[in-house]
Amino acid sequence: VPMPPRVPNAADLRLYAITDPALNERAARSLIDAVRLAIDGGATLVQVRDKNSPARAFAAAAAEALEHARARGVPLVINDRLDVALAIGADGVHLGQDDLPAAAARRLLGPDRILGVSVKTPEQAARAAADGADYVGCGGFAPTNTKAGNLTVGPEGVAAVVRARVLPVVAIGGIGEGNASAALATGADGVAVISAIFGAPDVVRATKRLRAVVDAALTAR
Ligand code: TZP
Ligand code: MG
Repeated sequence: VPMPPRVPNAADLRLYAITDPALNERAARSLIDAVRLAIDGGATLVQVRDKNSPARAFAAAAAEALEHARARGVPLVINDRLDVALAIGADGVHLGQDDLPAAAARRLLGPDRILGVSVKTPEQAARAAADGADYVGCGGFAPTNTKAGNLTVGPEGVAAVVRARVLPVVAIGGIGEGNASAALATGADGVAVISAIFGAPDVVRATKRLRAVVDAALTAR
């Protein structure tokens, strides 16, 4: 008997904050402090991204952040490391095209946790949907120094993925207060942000301002 269609895990993708170890270190703050500030400012989802820390330290810090995010009712997902996500009981995982295949991740995660996949094309988005992803991240929307060498697909690239209408889309890359409306004008469901949040001198204030721009843009359409 075929499985009934899966109801996608409906995460609020409007303002998706992604943590960055270098920016946290520069501001002399811990991961949990960064997550606390972003949530205070109105981030609707948090991704813990750390490409370099050993799994033990990453898992310990992420578990602490998860406990706080859960108490605040904000989902927290882990970048790249499905093992860490499963070990700490995170709300989900976000994977790139070179990480574990999304289909394998979905099998290991079960149906109820959030699975996000980074894509640059409608074809990759269709694949992610078939593999059981809940949303796709698409970028770079604009040039950024945060991810060296990342190809900028631009507003047109994001709009193409939105038009494929296969999954909710979060625009990413070089997004801040000045261009968040433009990012949402592609039809994206939300914006994912690193430096405009965690590189800001006042993270709560920067997040609040971004959230206001995002809410206004989404209400207007
Ligand atoms: N993936 C595509 S662009 C990017 C990632 C992780 C970096 C986004 O960082 P910023 O600082 O918001 O441009
Ligand atoms: Mg990755």
